Amino acid sequence: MSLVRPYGDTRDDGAVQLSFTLPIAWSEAADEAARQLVAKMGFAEVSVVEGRAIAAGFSFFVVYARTPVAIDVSTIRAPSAARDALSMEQVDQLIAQRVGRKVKVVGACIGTDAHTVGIDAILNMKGYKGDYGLERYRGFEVFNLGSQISVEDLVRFAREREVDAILASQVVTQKGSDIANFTALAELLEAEHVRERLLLIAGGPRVTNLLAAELGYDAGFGRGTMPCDVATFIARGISDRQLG
Ligand code: B12
Repeated sequence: MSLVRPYGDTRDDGAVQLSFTLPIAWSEAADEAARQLVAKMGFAEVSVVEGRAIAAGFSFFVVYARTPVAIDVSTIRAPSAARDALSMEQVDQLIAQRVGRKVKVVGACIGTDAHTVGIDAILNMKGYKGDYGLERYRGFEVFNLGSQISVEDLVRFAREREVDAILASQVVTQKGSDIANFTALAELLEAEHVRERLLLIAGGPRVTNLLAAELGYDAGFGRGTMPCDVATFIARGISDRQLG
């Protein structure tokens, strides 16, 4: 058992900071409404430290409060897909020795999502924060389809080119659109009997490896992912399949 709780001033004081918008004009009564709302959530010693109008009929609040609850971190299991990253040379060597051909990878922002910076960071030659992207590796053949790609087009492409891995990106999460699109992709691959033939990888700032597993993906990569983590996962995954 290893109980932890948030703290601000002194260990275990339970201090948290919340921020939210209410659809009401700002006034002192709006501050008080925000305070009572947070108290109703179960927090104690609630104080509104910022409250202001952000548009006609809308107010934004920052609130400090204390939570009475704690979490037993010894019970939490959330294995990362990014483990013991290999260097670019090691990845290329692994693919050359165990696969003996280039590994084909296709990436896209699916649905209506137009946020390409994340998937580009992983795939583009230039890479991210000094770590080269998959296009730079000798062992990968990379197809970057860009933004707003329908799952139908992505699956058709994957089938026609016989790719080894699909990298799907979702940055917008409004109204669960990310989950709906990831799910539609996994289901279409199943329906077309190609799911087992390839590695299916989800990515984006709100993606976790746990979430991806729940959605039937082989891995999920979230905030701050480096290209070498993804390259390592794909190279190991495809090499293991070659042996199996
Ligand atoms: C740049 C940007 C835009 C640009 C995108 C340009 C482009 N070509 O990408 C433009 C102006 C077009 C844009 C538009 C919109 N945006 Co915008 N945008 C951003 C912004 C400022 C930065 C995103 C970014 O580039 N991050 C940098 C990259 C490197 O980080 P990343 O995406 O997390 O990627 C990393 C990891 O997540 C991971 N990764 C990502 N994908 C994948 C995929 C795989 C397979 C793997 C392995 C890893 C991986 O690896 C990357 C490297 O570590 C964010 C706010 C923010 N500060 O994050 C808002 C933000 C994402 N946008 C937002 C919104 C709401 C919109 C709009 C709906 C706004 C509007 N009302 O029109 C539109 C939607 C357009 C559309 N159809 O998608 C919201 C999304 C809220 C939500 N969660 O739903 C954000 C969070 C802003 C906010 N706080 O409200 N946006």
